[in-house]
Amino acid sequence: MNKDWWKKSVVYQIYPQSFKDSNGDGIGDINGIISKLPYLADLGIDVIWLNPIYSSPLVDNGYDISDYYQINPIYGTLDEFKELLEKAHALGIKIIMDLVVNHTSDQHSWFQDSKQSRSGKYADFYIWKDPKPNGDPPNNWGSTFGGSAWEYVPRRKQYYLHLFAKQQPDLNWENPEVRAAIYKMMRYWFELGIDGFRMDVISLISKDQCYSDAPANLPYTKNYYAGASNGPRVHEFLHEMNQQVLSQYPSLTVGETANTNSDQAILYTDPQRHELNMVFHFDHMHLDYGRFGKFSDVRFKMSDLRSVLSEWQFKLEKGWNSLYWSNHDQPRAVTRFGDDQTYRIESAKMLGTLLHMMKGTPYIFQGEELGMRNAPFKSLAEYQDIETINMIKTLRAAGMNKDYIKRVIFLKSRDNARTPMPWDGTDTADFTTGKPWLAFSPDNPKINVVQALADKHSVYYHYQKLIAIRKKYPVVIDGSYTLFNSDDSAVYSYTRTNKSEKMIVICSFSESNVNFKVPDTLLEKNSQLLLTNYPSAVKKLTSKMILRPYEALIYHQN
Ligand code: TEU
Ligand code: CA
Repeated sequence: MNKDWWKKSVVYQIYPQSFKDSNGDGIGDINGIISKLPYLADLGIDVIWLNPIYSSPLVDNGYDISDYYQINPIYGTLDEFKELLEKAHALGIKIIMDLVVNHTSDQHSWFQDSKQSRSGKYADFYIWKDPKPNGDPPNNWGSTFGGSAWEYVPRRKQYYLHLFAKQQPDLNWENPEVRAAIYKMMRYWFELGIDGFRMDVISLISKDQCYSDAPANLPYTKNYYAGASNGPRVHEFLHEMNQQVLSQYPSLTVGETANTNSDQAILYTDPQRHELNMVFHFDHMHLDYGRFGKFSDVRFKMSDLRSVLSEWQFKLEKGWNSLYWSNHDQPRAVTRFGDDQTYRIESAKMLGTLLHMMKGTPYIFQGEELGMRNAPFKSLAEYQDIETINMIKTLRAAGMNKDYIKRVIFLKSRDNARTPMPWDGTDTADFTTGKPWLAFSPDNPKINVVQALADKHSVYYHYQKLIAIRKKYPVVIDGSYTLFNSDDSAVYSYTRTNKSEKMIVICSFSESNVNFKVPDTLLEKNSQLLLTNYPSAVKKLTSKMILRPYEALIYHQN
């Protein structure tokens, strides 16, 4: 197998509890995924990334793992998981799992033991610190989901660190026994046949051992970045993991790297450093942040988006990019970056086009291929996500009015992405025969898989074509990236060029017609239209074009 197979792959992210329920309990499961493999094979994807399916009390939907070796019974059994691997592999689809090793659940036996005393076998598996002389936590770090990042345990007379919920204690990576236990667990899953890992908040595993206070001007829920992101030993740890585990399996590894810029990303992904294949950065996710971070109603600016994505395209010459618009932590892409009303279909296709023709490995989050938009829940009580629930409290405490709270939760809640997959337009969406664990999107009757498959102009078929283009034209994998008309305020346009071919990608972010002038240098050769997001478009590139709302065009030259 080609060592760099992941460069040619398209990854499809499955949020297991919301993909397909096979037994009527309202929760998606492994058998459900197995039943939908043919759907994914038709779409053309190469790899499935599964969010965590391990044993978990589900305080943070599985990102709180209580046993790394067990499948959570709500999803099925280990045998069913093996069957999923076999059937996916038979269709040429690989499977990567989530690796959540910055923290465990507080129900994990390691933590249950660790909190008992300062001297047991697991005493140093977590990060324990004495209180300040006045009893306060060791420093001023806040946790991602609100409140202090430290929780006091009277029995040990110490605080433990949790960068996320207090039920998610951080592991102590300084302890070589912790690292050995993690590597052993990783080998277990590789031996079972998985094809790689998406590594949860991997940029946070190495903490600056001073544990000093974060500067007061940083946002409280993320101020721990100061001493915990891209910490002193993070590259040493990942290199060690690579030597001890990853180098022995031809795998895809993608690190989720909060607070990591493009220079730091090179350190993670430069193949000569033997750490990871690629990382998920957040720079484009931050373009619409405001006073409460993600929970703001600021709208992104296309010119900022173009600068940020281009910076990563240029910088990661040595490493490799991962390309995404959305995932289980983010709102729906078409609502956030497109127009989810008048031009939902056109703008969803445009966003797909812009991203999939870039250099890197594209990730599709389930439902994105249908152009799903944010789910307008009727009341705040319908939200289930721990981040959303805590954020509602924070916003109320900060005195924000009801309308503002509703607006930003609707715009940014993680539950927007987590509503069950609409397989058809009926009341149960063919997702379950029971009651879904999280409310369906009210859009299901009109945005669903049956509808998409029946309409040859659907977003689904556009994604299928994008994937096919990536497979057919090597320039999508290896071509260099260059912007043209880079000061246009409405149109994002770039080329990909290798020795023998050129791709020209033109994407409008405007809801009106716009004039667009193509530079002469791009008109010297004949070009052929490869893809449009309208039923038809001009077959050849011309010097003066009028782009329709959210129009996206791909031309090819050789
Ligand atoms: O997310 C890490 C991360 O950066 C989040 O804090 C992110 O900022 C937040 O979800 C944005 O709203 C990962 C997982 O993807 C997420 O689902 C988990 O809750 C988190 O780690 C803890 O494991
Ligand atoms: Ca089920």
